[in-house]
Amino acid sequence: MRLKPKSFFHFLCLDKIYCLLSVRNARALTAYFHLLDVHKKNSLNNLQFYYFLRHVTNLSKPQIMLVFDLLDWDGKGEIGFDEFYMLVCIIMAHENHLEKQFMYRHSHAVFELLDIDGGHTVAPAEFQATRFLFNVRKTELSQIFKDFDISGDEQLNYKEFRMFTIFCIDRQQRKAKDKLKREMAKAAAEVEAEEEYADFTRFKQK
Ligand SMILES: [Ca+2]
Ligand SMILES: [Ca+2]
Repeated sequence: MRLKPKSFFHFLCLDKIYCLLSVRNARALTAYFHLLDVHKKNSLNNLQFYYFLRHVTNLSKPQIMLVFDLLDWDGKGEIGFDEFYMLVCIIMAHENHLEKQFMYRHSHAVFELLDIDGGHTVAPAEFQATRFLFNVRKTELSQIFKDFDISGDEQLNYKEFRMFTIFCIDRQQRKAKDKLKREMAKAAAEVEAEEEYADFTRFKQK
């Protein structure tokens, strides 16, 4: 999933920790939503939703219609502002490489979103169909089920899914720590080299 260039959403800023918009940004989004809501129903139907997502993202028609059905969980055939807001935060998280952080922060909402049939578990097929929303690689899927399906029913219940999101954040933090360590070691080596060079020049001048 990619945000198209020159989109309004490039002007919004997603909080890196909580993966939500600021009050000011949320207000701007409300105004944007009202512009899309031409029938003044405080909701978008599938056609409005399709043209909106086609305009701002590179999602295919089947993907857009799937997202519509996922968000329209009560089957009313319309998307209200709350669902729209959540979708925009998912798009923004994807754009800022914060998908895993989003899954961790909003694990319950994400779990309900991925549980297409509403059976309170996420099956491999459900995860496969929705993985484009959170940038989960196809090759990761079987490993996720191998590692986190503790009950062995080939489905992830909420607890198992929650463990997966915690693991993702842990891995991300470890990677960030390792990167920081490498950068610090590199900076220290550079300082040392500069000092050695300064010593050498002073020695030559004597
Ligand atoms: Ca399910
Ligand atoms: Ca399970």
